Amino acid sequence: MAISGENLRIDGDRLWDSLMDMAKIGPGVAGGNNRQTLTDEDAEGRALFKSWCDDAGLSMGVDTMGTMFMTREGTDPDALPVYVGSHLDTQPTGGKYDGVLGVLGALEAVRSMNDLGIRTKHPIVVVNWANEEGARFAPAMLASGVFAGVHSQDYAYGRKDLEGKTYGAELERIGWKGDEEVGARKMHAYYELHIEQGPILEAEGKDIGVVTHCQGLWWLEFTLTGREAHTGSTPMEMRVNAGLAMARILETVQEVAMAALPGAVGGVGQMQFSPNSRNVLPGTVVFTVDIRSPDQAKLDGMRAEIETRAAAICDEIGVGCAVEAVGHFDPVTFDPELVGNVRKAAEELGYSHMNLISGAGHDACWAAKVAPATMVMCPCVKGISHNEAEEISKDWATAGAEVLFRAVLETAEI
Ligand code: HGY
Ligand code: MN
Ligand code: MN
Ligand code: MN
Repeated sequence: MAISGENLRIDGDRLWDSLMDMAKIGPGVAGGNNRQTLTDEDAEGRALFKSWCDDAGLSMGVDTMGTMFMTREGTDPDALPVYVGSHLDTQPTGGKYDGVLGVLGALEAVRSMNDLGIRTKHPIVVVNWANEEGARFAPAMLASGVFAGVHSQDYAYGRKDLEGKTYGAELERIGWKGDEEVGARKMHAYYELHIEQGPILEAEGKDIGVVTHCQGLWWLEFTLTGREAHTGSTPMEMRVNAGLAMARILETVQEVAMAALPGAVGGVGQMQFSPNSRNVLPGTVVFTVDIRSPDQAKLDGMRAEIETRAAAICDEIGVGCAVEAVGHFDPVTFDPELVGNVRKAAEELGYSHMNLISGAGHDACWAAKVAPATMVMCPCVKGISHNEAEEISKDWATAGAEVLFRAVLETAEI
């Protein structure tokens, strides 16, 4: 069969069936998923993905961070591969599509190459990055960060979850510690399909986001030290209240982000009180501030202002204040040539599209440090994500995978 534009399509039903089958693994309590990294559910999802890759004739490599690389050979053994992927791990109350659409969309592109008898010059490698979410083991994009040389493997292996288990021990426990040296692989290019996780594409009635940039991020972990005391018998003027300090810092984050608009966000998602007893004022409060902006100066300026004002708040209340940057990447500009391939594919396929800056962080942000990289995005319903109610349509999934397929072929050269 001659390969021509009109038959460069993918099988949207097959993709959708794979998404629904993967969603059965690590089900949440409200229709989404809880397939956190390095859990038994993650291991089950990895095994299912591997079985599909076996069926598609891909060979597997796994690195020492547990990232899965599934290779479809090209015609030129000397040509560097085109990598295409995302992540299968989810938030504790995650959706069925965050990350998963990118991994299974990449697999669908390979399945379609098989169906169409397409041989590419460059090999294609489908990637399931380990621990993209950073929910269980901070920071996010941990394995792709080690791959890009941003984190050491020792640092990554030592990261602990809330039960004190380490990344390294859990990776061994589930049997997915590979033998490939992290980062030894060289990429010709990297593509990632992902849901937008924001409301813009749906609101604008667009099928495809041509992602030109990704906003930068700081995750600042505050440890506030107060004095444990009885919530009833301790007079107000004698309290050293770390909870009060935390509340004022949270308000400060809101104020700083609002003052930096447009193009800034800030908030707190995780907080621990110790001893976390109803009638004990907390001795320690630990919480993580997540601030982001596509503008470098704004991003770093917000961090500086929050840390300065937090120190003053703690001084005033008499609370100890320690801050650690547990996650960071600068704003990312994706590769113009690859971005052009995505735009061209959307035009050829007749999908409505618009330029987009990614609000969420992705493995593509670290891949962009070591190779030309870009992303394709599809809408999600009301922009809801990191929520079990996350939803997309089959048409959106098909459009995204189809654009990914064509853009990858453009770079991998038929
Ligand atoms: O935090 C993020 O932006 C990504 O979902 N890990
Ligand atoms: Mn994701
Ligand atoms: Mn996510
Ligand atoms: Mn920086």
